[in-house]
Amino acid sequence: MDNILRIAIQKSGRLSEDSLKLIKECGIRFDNGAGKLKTSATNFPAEILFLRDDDIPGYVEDGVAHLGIVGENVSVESDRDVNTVHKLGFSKCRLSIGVLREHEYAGVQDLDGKSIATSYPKLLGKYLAENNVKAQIHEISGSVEIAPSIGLADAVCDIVSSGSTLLSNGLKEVETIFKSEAVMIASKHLTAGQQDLLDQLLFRIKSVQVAKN
Ligand code: PRT
Ligand code: ZN
Repeated sequence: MDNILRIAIQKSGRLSEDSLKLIKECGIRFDNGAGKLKTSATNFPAEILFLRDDDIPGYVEDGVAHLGIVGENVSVESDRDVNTVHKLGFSKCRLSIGVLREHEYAGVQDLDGKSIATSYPKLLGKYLAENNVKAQIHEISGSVEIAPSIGLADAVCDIVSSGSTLLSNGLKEVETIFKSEAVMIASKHLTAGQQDLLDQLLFRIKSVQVAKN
């Protein structure tokens, strides 16, 4: 087991296609038959695990997976003890605060005493503390953007890409609190053999990235 790298990627979602593409562009071949949760590479000592993105940092912390590809937003929010070894340049997005479009907004102090719905309580809590704002954090797991229009919260803090979801829910983006992209995370307990494989993989990833620029 010492000389195999187990790489966790998202099973199905916004990261999946680019994660698979990156691994393939590194010259690693494997059979990803539909519905498979695990596959072995045929020309590199690696296994690929297909998981929900939220589970990836924990698997990597525990060493069940040695590497993972996940949004930096998810990795940082998870607060797991892992190394971020490389930024991958895809799935770029930002974590932003939005308020109802008709609300006048002069600055972050306006959030004092307000309630904010989010799936990112740790990142939001840190931002509010750094800005000396006392707001109530409502943790919800999905459809965050609907909260203000149904009176559940005064504001939201969610992932934004094009901005169209905020817009279609009558919201405007007022603060960006975190910029994210896909990152490769690694376990802190790699064997020397696994570290060597990781170095080989990172060399290939960097070559792919250079070739694209
Ligand atoms: O099922 P699983 O748990 O694995 O996946 P998931 O549904 O939790 O995650 P997924 O696939 O939606 O997103 C995976 C990662 O992609 C996120 O953690 C981010 O790092 C990144 N990413 C990039 C995004 C977006 N862009 C994005 N636009 N994640 C989510 N969104 C959502 C956002 O939550 C909001 O609802 O899209 C909406 C906003 O998009 P715009 O374009 O309207 O602004
Ligand atoms: Zn998820």
